[in-house]
Amino acid sequence: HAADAHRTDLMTITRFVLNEQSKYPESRGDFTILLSHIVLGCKFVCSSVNKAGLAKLIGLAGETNIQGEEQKKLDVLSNEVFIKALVSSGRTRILVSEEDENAIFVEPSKRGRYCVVFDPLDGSSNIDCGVSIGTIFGIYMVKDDHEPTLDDVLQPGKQMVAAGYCMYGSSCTLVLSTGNGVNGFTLDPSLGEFILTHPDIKIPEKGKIYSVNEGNAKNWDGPTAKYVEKCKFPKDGSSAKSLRYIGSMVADVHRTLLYGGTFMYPADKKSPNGKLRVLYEVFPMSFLIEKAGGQAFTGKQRALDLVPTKIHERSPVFLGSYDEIEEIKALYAAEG
Ligand code: AHM
Ligand code: MG
Repeated sequence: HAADAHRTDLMTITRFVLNEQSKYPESRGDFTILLSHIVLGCKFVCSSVNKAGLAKLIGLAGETNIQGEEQKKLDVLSNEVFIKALVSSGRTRILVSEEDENAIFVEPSKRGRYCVVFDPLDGSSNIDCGVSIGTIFGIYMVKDDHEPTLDDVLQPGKQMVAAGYCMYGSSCTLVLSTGNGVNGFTLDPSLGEFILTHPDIKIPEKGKIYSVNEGNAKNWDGPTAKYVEKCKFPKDGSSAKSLRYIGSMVADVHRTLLYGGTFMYPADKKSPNGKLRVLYEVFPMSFLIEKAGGQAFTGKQRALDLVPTKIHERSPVFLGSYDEIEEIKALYAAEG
């Protein structure tokens, strides 16, 4: 019986990635090991996020605990957990975290072939009101055994070998692409395993939703203003779009991936490069959106073609349904 098989033959994320990697004869299982350490970090953060509200109520967060130590803030704690998990995997060479000003070069005895760029807890201003937050990560592979330098991570996003995010929401969902397709896994808390729940995600070609911080509208450039105007007052007889903006990139991108539409963090007069960081926000999300059949654009070029010059560089980004991003590209092209 098919339904029974489904319930007893669990496709965990580890099994899924092992299957995928076995298609490459040169695969040594390193990626699977790296990923299982990332998954461990996600499970830890998920459990901490779930406890955060309670800890606050009973007077823990930001205060001193019984041992007299100050409680670490959730973003600092998440960062430490990911760094320790990644280094101890023995598969990483350079780590770039949103929380650390400098890149971390893994000591020679623990080095591997992968560089991981990540935002351990994105949208942390949303923690105290219980809104979804997430972890975002991108993975590069270094091909030879040279001494690592920053250039190993200052690579265009199209060179990533994998990217993903984990959303800590009403359920804990990990979305991953290792280059072919995008798959979503949901944490089964009773098993402590991520189970394949969203196989082969494809973003709808068109969308009825736009997502942007409209509070910045007075500082937008022409094409952004025109696109949003068109979403609200379409002149071609189509119906107006809905606005959804959570202010948590992982949640806004997750909805865009599943329902279609656009997510934008454009440039504006106050922030000419937008707000989002190229390496660990714009690239991984653009990678996933493209692998799901959508597009990601900076206002000037394909987002994944950007060559970052600094690890914490920012870029404007427009990502989402294929046809919607085509429209935005046309508006920028018309601008000249
Ligand atoms: P953070 O890394 O400081 O949490 O900021 C990133 C977040 C994104 O999750 C979100 O898309 C964006 O900031 C929202 O910014 P704004 O409040 O300006 O709309
Ligand atoms: Mg962030």
